[in-house]
Amino acid sequence: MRICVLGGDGYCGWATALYLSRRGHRVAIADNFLRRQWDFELGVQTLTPIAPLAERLRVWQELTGETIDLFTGDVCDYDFLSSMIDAFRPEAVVHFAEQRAAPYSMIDRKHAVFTQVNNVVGTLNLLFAIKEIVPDCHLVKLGTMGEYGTPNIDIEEGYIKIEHNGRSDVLPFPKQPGSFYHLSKVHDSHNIMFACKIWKLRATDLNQGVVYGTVTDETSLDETLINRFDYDDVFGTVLNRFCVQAATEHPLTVYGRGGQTRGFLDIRDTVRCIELACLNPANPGECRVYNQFTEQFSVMELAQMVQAAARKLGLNVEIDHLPAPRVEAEAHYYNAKHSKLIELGLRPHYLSDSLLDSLMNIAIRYKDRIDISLFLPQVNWQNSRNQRALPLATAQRKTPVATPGGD
Ligand code: NAD
Ligand code: USQ
Repeated sequence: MRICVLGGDGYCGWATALYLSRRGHRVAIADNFLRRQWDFELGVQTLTPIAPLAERLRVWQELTGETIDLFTGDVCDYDFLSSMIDAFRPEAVVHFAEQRAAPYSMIDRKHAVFTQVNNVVGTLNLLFAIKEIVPDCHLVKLGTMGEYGTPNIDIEEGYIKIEHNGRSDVLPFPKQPGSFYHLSKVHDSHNIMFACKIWKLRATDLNQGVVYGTVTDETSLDETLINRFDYDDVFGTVLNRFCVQAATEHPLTVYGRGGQTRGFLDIRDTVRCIELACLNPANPGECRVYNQFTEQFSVMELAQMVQAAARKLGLNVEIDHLPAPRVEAEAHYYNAKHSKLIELGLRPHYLSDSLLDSLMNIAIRYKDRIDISLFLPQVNWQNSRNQRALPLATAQRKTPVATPGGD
């Protein structure tokens, strides 16, 4: 298939682009490198030393003979996006190109506005570009399990049958997101659903859980292909953070009681889920929703697993309960369905099998690059003026949209 990966320089996008390329698909990447600028803005860097994208692509071609096309630009710039779609003529577009950190969106007003404009405008542009240029193209959009929040009922895959006053209907599952970032995904979902209804577009909204790990068969072919591994307080996800903390024998930073339960998946399952969605497209007019995760854990369960794995490596690690920086339920019911991707053929990797190889060993290998000042959370949900980022413009845009650094 001809597949366009928007956000292909990022964590999920890079692994996905290589996986699809190796499976024989014709792949194009679009990215504007905003993610690398956010690292500068926050004064952080990925644990793993990532190469510039052009170098990554050159090495990939040398090793495999496969070419991945590169389009450098902003999906919020419609001229760029539409000319790229017109030039590449994809059968599927995988859309990863958003600001994805909940804490980043909660720094202050500018970061909240930036996150929602970047994410919502980018997706809206893409819906128009598909409608106008390649109306049969399948949109595979990355949503998040966090759109649902933590309701006291089972979470369905996108839709729920409701009986009300003697009548019944199948409706979008209620959304209770927990950050301005997660809210941006809810706004996207509504726009996608509406576009499918009015223009008969095909879309799959993948409500993905928290992704962990950095190693895939493709990224491990050469050091230049290595993927990001974020562990800082803003972009670092919980399991990556715990493993890096364990590598330095720093107490694990459980926020509050640690009963927060989320869906998780290995990056190797992310890439397979994307391919499965592309190979089995939605019908015209259909907006499918799949819950993309393989196991669920509470934060405390993760901390205990990392503590035990660290002990096997001779590392002595304590578990700390920090005052919760976020506003979220710290103990709650959680049971989310996730069978549709399994039915399409996903064979999950399990955390108990990969914790040491895929996570702890990487954390130890790059231990010299760990900055322990990034372990404690610095963005508090109840403070609307967190002093976390440098006051610099993080996006140079042709289109007049807000950026964190300037109105
Ligand atoms: P990432 O930040 O590593 O990658 C995103 C990429 O998109 C970056 O390379 C960035 O430069 C690019 N980008 C952002 N805005 C852009 C724009 N306007 N124009 C062009 N490029 C732009 O993020 P990730 O972890 O790879 O996540 C990818 C997607 O998956 C996001 O939409 C995220 O919400 C979703 N997701 C991620 C996780 C996770 O645990 N990482 C979990 C669930 C869902
Ligand atoms: N947490 C800790 N200690 C830490 C870091 C996090 O206890 O040091 C807790 C958080 O409070 C939260 C949970 O761990 O309860 C998960 O936090 P996270 O930072 O790992 O993940 P989250 O903010 O939810 O965001 C990540 C991705 C985002 C994606 C989301 C999927 O950054 O792009 O949408 O996971 S989901 O969680 O299903 O919404």
